[in-house]
Amino acid sequence: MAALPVDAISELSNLHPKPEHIHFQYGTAGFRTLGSTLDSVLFRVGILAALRSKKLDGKVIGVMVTASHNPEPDNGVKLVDPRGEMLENSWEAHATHVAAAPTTAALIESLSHLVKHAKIDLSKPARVVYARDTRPSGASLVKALEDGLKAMGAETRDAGVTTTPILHYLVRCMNTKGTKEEYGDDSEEGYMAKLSGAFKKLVTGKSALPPLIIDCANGVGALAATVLASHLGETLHIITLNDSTTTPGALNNACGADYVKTTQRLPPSLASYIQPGQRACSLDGDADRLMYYYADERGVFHMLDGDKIAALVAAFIVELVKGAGLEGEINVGVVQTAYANGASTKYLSERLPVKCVPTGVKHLHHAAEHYDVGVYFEANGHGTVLFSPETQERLSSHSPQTPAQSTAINHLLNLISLINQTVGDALSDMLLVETVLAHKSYTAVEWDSLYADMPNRLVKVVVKDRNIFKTEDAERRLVSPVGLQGKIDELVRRYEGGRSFVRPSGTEDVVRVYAEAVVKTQADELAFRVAGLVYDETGGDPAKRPKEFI
Ligand code: G16
Repeated sequence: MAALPVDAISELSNLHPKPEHIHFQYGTAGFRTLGSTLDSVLFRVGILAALRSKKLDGKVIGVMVTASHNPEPDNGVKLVDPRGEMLENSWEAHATHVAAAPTTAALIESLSHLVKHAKIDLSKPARVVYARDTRPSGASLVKALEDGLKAMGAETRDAGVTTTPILHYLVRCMNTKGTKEEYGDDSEEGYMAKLSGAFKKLVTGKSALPPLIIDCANGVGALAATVLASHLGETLHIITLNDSTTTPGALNNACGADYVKTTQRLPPSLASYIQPGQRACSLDGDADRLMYYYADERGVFHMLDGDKIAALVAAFIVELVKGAGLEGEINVGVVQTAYANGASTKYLSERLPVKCVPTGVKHLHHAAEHYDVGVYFEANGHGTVLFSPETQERLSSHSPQTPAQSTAINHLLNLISLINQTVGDALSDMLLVETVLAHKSYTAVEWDSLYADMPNRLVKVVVKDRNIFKTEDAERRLVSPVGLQGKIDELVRRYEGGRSFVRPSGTEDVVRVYAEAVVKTQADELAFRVAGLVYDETGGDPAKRPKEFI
C-alpha cells in the first residue's frame, strides 16, 4: 500500500508557508483573494489535485489560476473535475481544511486525514492539467502549484495562458479521448476548430451579420478571441477592443462583463466605436461570462444580459425541437438564480419549466442536468446549455420524416458541438447568440424587445464579517442575522413591484444587495435602503457609512 510522500511534501511545504491570520475558504468559484497571499494555497491545491485524480482512478483533474471578474491584485484557483465540471461539493470542505493548516505538520495531518476519510488509493496515478489567466501574479502562483504537484509525483500538463472555459474543455477532452464520448481534440486549436466549424455549418445560407464589437476586458479572452476571429474569417466580422493584456491595472478596469452588469453602462472605451443600434459584447477577465448590449439612437444604453441570452437561446432550441418532430419527447428547461430579472422569470415560466437555485455555476449546472436540454444562465452572463447523453443519442439516431425535420436535427447536432457544455464560456456563448440572431434575422433591438426588464440595482456592502449572513430558499431570504429579513420585508412592501434580497458574496469580501421595482429611481432607493439596513445591523462604522445608503 503506497503512502503519502511525507518527506517531499514537508520539504517543499516549508518553501510555501501559510501566512498567519488569513482564513482561506473554497468559495463560489474556488479560493479567491489578494494574489500576493495565495502562495501556500496554490502549493496545497497542487497536492489536492493529485489526490483528487488518484481518488478518481487517475482521471485528469484541472486546475485554473484566475480571479475572473475581480480586480487585478486579486487572484484565485479552482479545481476542475473529470467531465470539465466544477469540483464535487464534498471536496470543497476538504480543500478549505487543507488550506487552513497553520504549519507543515498540520498540513501532513490534514492530508493524512483526507486520504483515510476519502479512502484514496495512493498507488493510483495522478494526472493534472493546469492553466492561468494573464494576471501578473499568475506566473509565480503556478510555480507554487507545480511544487505541490511535484511533491505528489503527479503527471502534469501545462496548458499555459488560456481562458477558464478552454481549460475545462481540455479536461473533458483528455478524459474522453478514445472513448465513444470523445469530446474533441485536446488542444486550443481543437477547441477553436470545433467551435468555428460548428458555427460555420449553422450559419450557412444565412445573411452575414454586421460587425460585432468585443470588449475583451484586457484579459486572456483577448488572446482567444483573436485566434477565434481568424478561424471564423468572413463568417463573422469581429472587432476586438480592450486587448491590453500587459498594461498594469487594465484588467477588468472600467470594462468587462462585470463592469457592464453592475454599472449598467457602456465601457467608456467603446463609446467612440459603437454605432447606434450596433450590438457589442463584453467578456470578463477569464472569458467565462458574456454580456451583450447596444446604445440606441438617443445614446441610451440597453443591456442584453444572461437572462436575455437565456430567453433568446431557450426559445430557439424549443423551436428546433418542435421542427425536428420531437416535441413532447425532448423537454427543455431553464435554470436561473435569484438575480434573474423578474420580467425574465415571468417571460420564461410562461413558456418553459424554470428552476431557481443558489448562485454559482456549480448549482445551476447540476440543476440543468435534470432536463433533457437544460439552459442555465446567471444574470451576470455566466451560463451554457446542457444536452443530456440520452438526448444526444436520440438526436443522432432519430430518423426525420421530412427535409425540414432533417434540417432542424442537423442544427441541434451542430449546436451540441458549438456549445461548450463543460461550463459557461463567453466565446462559445457568443457564437450561440450570433447563430440565433442570424437564424431569426434579429437586430439587438429586436432581441431586446422579447420582454422589458424590471428596473433593478445591485449594490455591494463592505461589512465586518460577511460569514454571519446565512440564507435559505435559493438565497432569496436571510435567516441570519436574525430579524434582518423582517426589516427588509417591511421596506420591500413600500415599493410597487418591489423585490430585494441579501447574500454574502463567495468571490469578494462583500455582501451583495439586489433590488427591483417598477420604477428605476425606486429600485435604486430600495437597494440603497436595504444596503443601509445591512450596514447598520452589522455594526458598520458610522463614520465610514457610504453616503448613498439612505
Ligand atoms: C463566479 C461564479 C459565478 C458567480 C460569480 C459571483 O464567477 O462562477 O457562478 O455568479 O462568481 O459570485 P458571488 O456573488 O458569490 O461573488 P466568476 O466569473 O467570478 O468566476
